[in-house]
Amino acid sequence: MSKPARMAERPTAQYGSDVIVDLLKAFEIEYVALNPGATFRGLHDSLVNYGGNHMPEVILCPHEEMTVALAHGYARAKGKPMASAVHNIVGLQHAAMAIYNAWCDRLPVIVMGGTGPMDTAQRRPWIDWVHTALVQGNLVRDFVKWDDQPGSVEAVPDAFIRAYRLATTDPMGPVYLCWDSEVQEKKLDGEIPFSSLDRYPAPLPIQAPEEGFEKAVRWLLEAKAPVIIADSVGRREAGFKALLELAELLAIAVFDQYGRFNFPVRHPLNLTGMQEKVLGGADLVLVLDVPDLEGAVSKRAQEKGARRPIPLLSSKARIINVGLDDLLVRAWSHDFNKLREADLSIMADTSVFLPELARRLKGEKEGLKKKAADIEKRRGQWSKLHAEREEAQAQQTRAKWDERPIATSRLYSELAEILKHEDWLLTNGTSSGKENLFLPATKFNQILGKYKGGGLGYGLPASLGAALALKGTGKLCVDLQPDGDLLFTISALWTAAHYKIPLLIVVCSNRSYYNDEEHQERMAQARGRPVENKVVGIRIEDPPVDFAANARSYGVWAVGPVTEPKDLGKALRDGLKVVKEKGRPALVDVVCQMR
Ligand SMILES: Cc1ncc(C[n+]2csc(CCOP(=O)(O)OP(=O)(O)O)c2C)c(N)n1
Ligand SMILES: [Mg+2]
Repeated sequence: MSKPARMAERPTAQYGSDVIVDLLKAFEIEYVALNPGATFRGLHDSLVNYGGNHMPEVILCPHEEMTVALAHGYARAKGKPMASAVHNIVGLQHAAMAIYNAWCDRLPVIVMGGTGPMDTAQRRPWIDWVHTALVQGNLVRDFVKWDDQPGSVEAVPDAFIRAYRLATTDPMGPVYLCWDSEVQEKKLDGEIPFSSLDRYPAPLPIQAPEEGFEKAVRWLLEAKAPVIIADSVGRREAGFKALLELAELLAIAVFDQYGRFNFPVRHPLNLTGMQEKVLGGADLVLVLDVPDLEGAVSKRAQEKGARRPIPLLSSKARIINVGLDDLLVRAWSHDFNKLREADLSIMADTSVFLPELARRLKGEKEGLKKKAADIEKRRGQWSKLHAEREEAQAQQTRAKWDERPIATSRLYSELAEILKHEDWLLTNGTSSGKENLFLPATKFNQILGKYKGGGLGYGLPASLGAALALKGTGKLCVDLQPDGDLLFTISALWTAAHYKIPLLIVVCSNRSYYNDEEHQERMAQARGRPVENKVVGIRIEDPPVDFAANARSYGVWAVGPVTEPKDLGKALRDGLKVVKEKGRPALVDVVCQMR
């Protein structure tokens, strides 16, 4: 039993919470986002005074939801977890929404809480009682991968190491560690030993069995019109690169679901958005890390309040399903989505499955030769369709260029223009995802992806987490920020200003929780009620929110509201300059059309 090497220089732990800090350091956790509270006062002291407030550094947030959302965005950008600390049951209740979002996105967050004392004989009157539960982890147990509450300081290392390993093993997810205040504040008699972390390596990724490769290779070579639907392949660079290689090798059309960024936007095989034109003729669908297959292969029925989607895929098409999502099926939340159909279902990590599939297919020299003409024919066909999509988009953008309020297509185009010479990254987007077709991303993780939990309040804090993760790398982080979502967690602007987090926040102010206007419109149509009432209880007008004034009040540079199309370019450039040259956050509030 020895301490990890990198802790050799550290002072000896004197209290239980010093041991927790030793573990955070051993795993190179860079930040702990928190809102302070007495149940982790021991840990807070250890972070600052024992750990020197470095690796991890404390990041103060004005709401616990932000502490977790920040860690969620950090994990997307960096591929590893940071921690959040939330005060007993009250902080945990505030954090719960963000924990659920991280759960649905399969992203690792180490959520730590304080509790107790569990020994009722040691409690202060009132507050220690109303803020203690049996067991605190119950509150979030259905949407974390694991939770624990060690009963002694000696049990802390095991709990922490297990939590870290589970959180970071695919399919990843948040974990919750609850530290009893007695355990944190315990004065130690001697050293608490724990083995070197090398004794607890990350497990190797899950690979498909031989039968999976044999069938997948054969079916792909047999198919006349194969397509790929990818959702979270882009969480790892090996998967991202192999997907490109595979699609190019066989000229397969790719539909990006944007759980992560999976495929270059301007690539001629990227037919995202053209499902209606293509899926009906597909005879094989390779489904990669897609929890919601039904949504990916159907069209939403918008008319008359109908709920059921319209299927686009022929029932004759073969389906190969690859992913690990079934490993995280739980009973409480139905985030497993509709039961997925498949002719071949493979439980494998796409980041090892796809490179091996591509390697095997390249070795099929005879089969490829026989199919060469077919492959080239469909390459031409897909690239023509791709060009049509680009042309239609350009035409629509031109037609709406001078409209007021500013058209979203103009906003995305002008943003793309100013980012042209930057090493940019989109940390968050709108619910329509339309911007992804305007910002020509090519690189791994250049768009961090949409959040599947669908709980509002995510965009700003998650973007700050991503920008914090990438601070100093020269990458320019951009948050395309819907206004309604922003209002949930707007005080995160204080955190942005205080920690000088370089982030360009472009607020899409349609002054509405617009998504719900469409629902109210459908209700009105279905029930024969006045459609004009759809805005009641939904518009954010009278008064409109002055987001720039809000931002300035928190110490963030801001411009807006920008209402004139001609002023947009300069406002965006000025914001960009602040982020680039001063390394600080900037907010540009743009009054724009609904979609
Ligand atoms: C926590 C939470 N509350 C309410 C909703 C319901 N909801 C879904 S989308 C939406 C509107 C979002 O408005 P905004 O962020 O401004 O985006 P817009 O639709 O206007 O583009 C609402 C209220 C939700 N998803 N999450
Ligand atoms: Mg809105």
